[in-house]
Amino acid sequence: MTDDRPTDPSPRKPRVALMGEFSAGKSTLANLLLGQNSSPVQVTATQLPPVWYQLGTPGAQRIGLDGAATPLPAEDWTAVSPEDTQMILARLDADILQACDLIDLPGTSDPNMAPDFWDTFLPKVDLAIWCTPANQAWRQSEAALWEQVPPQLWTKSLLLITRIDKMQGERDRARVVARVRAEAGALFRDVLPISLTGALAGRDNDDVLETTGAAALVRFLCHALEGLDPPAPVETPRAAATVTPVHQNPPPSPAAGADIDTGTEPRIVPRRITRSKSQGARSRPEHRTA
Ligand SMILES: Nc1nc2c(ncn2[C@@H]2O[C@H](COP(=O)(O)OP(=O)(O)OP(=O)(O)O)[C@@H](O)[C@H]2O)c(=O)[nH]1
Ligand SMILES: [Mg+2]
Repeated sequence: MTDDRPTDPSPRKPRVALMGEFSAGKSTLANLLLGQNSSPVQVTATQLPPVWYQLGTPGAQRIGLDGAATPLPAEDWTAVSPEDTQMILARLDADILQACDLIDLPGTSDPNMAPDFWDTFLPKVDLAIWCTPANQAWRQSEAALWEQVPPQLWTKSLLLITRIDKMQGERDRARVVARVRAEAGALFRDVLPISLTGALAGRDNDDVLETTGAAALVRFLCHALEGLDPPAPVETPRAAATVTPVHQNPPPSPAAGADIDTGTEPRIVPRRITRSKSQGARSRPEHRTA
């Protein structure tokens, strides 16, 4: 039987998934990378479905389990139930979205997620940033889930040790980074520490961005996105039930006059950091095989 689905010749953008357990800093990271406070951040667990960020005229849609999209008031995400929602599709005008889509995911042990969610979702992802809080970094439950992900993600993805500011002194920080590198380094392209809240508070200051780890994160992302295989052309699905939001609603062209970068270098806030990408993130070609 032939497959007569039309194919959109334009390649889709790479998809970067922000993963980790509850309160690991995924939404704080999303907001840092987006350069705006879009993802809800709270001390207790957030009850939200995945939030998929794409470049476009600002606006959000709730995508139901059947693939149907309904408009969502910008500030009303807290009312969205993960039980009957596939995801929130949020369009924003953010520099990083010129280079990739960002997906802010629920905690990996969220009981609201369908049992097969990770199995069906992860093959759609090109690169993951796994957030693990420094004070309890790389728990067994995290390792167990990461070992189940498609192995091609291991060599591309980043393990980000968040809340590094909670460690007392340089020695404790170095110790936790060394331990996590030893335990998980072979399953990631790199392991980096960061203070997300510190970076957010000082995002306009180069020194703060270096010392908090945000600059290294941006360098990693530039290199990782550059090294990805070109994504496959977008396949137009046949039935609404099989629609993922990125297919159903291709992002509108950037607004006329927008400063479009056609190269591969993403301009992540603050833009000037990405220009120093030649300093490079360390690459870890070795990885464990399945
Ligand atoms: N001190 C410190 N606090 C952080 C850091 N990253 C995140 N937090 C705090 O941790 C709490 C949870 O952050 P979120 O970004 O909401 O975490 P999340 O992973 O999105 O949480 P869920 O969506 O509920 O799974 C918030 O109070 C953040 O301010 C960090 O690097 N340092
Ligand atoms: Mg969150």
